[in-house]
Amino acid sequence: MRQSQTLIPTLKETPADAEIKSHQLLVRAGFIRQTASGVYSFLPMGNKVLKNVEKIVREEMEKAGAVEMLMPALQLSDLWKETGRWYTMGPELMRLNDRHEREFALGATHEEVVTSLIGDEVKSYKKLPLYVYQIQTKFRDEKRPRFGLLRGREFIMKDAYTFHTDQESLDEAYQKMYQAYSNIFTRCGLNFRAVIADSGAMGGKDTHEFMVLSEIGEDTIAYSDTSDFAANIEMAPVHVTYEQSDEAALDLEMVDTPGYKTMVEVSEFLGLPLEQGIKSLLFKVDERFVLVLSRGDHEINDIKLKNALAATNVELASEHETKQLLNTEVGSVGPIDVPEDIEVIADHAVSVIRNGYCGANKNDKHYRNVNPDRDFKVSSYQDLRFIQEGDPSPDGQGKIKFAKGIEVGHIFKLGQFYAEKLGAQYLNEQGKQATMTMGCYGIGVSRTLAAIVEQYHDDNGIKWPKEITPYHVHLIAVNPKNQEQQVLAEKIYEQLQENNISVLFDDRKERPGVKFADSDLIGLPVRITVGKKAAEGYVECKLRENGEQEDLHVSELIDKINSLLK
Ligand code: 9G3
Repeated sequence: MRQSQTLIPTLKETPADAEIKSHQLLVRAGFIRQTASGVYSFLPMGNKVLKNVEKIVREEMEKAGAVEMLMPALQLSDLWKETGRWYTMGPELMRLNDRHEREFALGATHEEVVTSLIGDEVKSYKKLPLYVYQIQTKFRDEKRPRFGLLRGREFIMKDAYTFHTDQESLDEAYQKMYQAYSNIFTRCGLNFRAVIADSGAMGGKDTHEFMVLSEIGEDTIAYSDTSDFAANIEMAPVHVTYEQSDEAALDLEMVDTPGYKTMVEVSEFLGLPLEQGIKSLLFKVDERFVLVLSRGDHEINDIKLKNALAATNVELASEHETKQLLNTEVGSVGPIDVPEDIEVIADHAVSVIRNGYCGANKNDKHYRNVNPDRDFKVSSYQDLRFIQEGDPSPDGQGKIKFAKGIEVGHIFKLGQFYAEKLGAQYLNEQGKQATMTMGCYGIGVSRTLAAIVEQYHDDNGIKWPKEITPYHVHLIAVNPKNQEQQVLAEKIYEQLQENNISVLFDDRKERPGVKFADSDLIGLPVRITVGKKAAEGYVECKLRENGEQEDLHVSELIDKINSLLK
């Protein structure tokens, strides 16, 4: 491709609203342009890398046995009403009416559409399992679109769905997709981890997120420093055996704690460590209230709380609700003498506290020498706290460390929820009607592209991995007015193409400095510069990866480049 014929509008300045490198560089290098908040155009170079990521995805989906299809973005509300998500999804689900006032959703995902479709077309166990996928535009009206392609309102997703007669067949599909995802992100050159995750509103049990490690990631991963254990911090189980202290239990005592509210303030005032504190938080769990206890230095994990109580919605009670129900301020809440209709549950660590302290359910009063079981009862001890760095890894190997991650993929064992709701049934081997079992598997394709740039760049611009790069070679004619240089450059341009080496030829009438700066920004792996030594048939070959460069005679160019691109 001749640069004088394509469109690569590079920018010198960094766009003000671009906070992270991938957003800044994709805009400056002329790959994307924002058309509305969270909505982007892919210019020719951006489109090329997008297609290269899609190519890897297609190859690996094919290998996993999935067949590609394409479903519509316009989805009749009827299907979403049958699964209930028309009502449970908030403003994030974009909706519109057609000219006949019929209600539609703009597809945020396709469980409804694909389950209805396959339920209509597949009637016999002989046709199962079936693995389908699409690469298609999704719409989600994010409250705060940010970080360029990482959190857009219109984005490209590969979403796959598998249909089965039983759990075993689903487990097999899940493993195949797990392997396909590992291959995809490995081929994209990404440093990623598959982490145990929470299935959220999707239900089902096993689910893994594929996280690219990055400081700007919005998710926190808890991983073992010696084994391959890794989990989203929302889900990371805590397997700590707390030893019972052998201290004698002292008599319960109420003390004045004027104005001391937080665990740290009370801990300092009483001269007792946080580990002896019992933090009590009132949560609203669906329509009831639950008092949740944790050790003073731990934090309650609301995802674990929701799963432990099999609740739909879990949130901290308001200050007002706390005062109403426990007639005390939030800072003086405690588990002793709690109204009967409020359940009290605690994290395991609370069970071994000896002579601890907690709120007295009276303003500015706390108890000390508090001993669980003697002074208060709990309905159950559960794993309710966030894992912390330094905790033993749940697999018993090594210690936990934290890292930030960008979620680029998420795979789910869905089960039968959607098939039940939408009547996706088949005739089983015994001639009986049975409900299909499903899995679903997503990759944020445009998000993956941004994650690659986050991992592959330097101060001068992007450094594309070989399988993703828009072109393999950037061919630069330093001085197009110089006949010898122009002739040699044209010759090399032809030769590269004849040898199936993709090349972007900078034949523009621009100063050399501009060409080199643009070349660093755009980030193609190999740069061939035709300059002063053109007369003797020599050109300069430079690697974007590490800046290594050497003079090469034209005759050795093809072999050299082929070996560099291996
Ligand atoms: C919505 C909106 C946002 C959503 C969803 C639905 C996330 C939604 C989860 C999934 C599950 C899987 C198929 C590919 C893999 C992921 N955000 N999810 O269902 F209406 Cl507005 O998308 N879907």
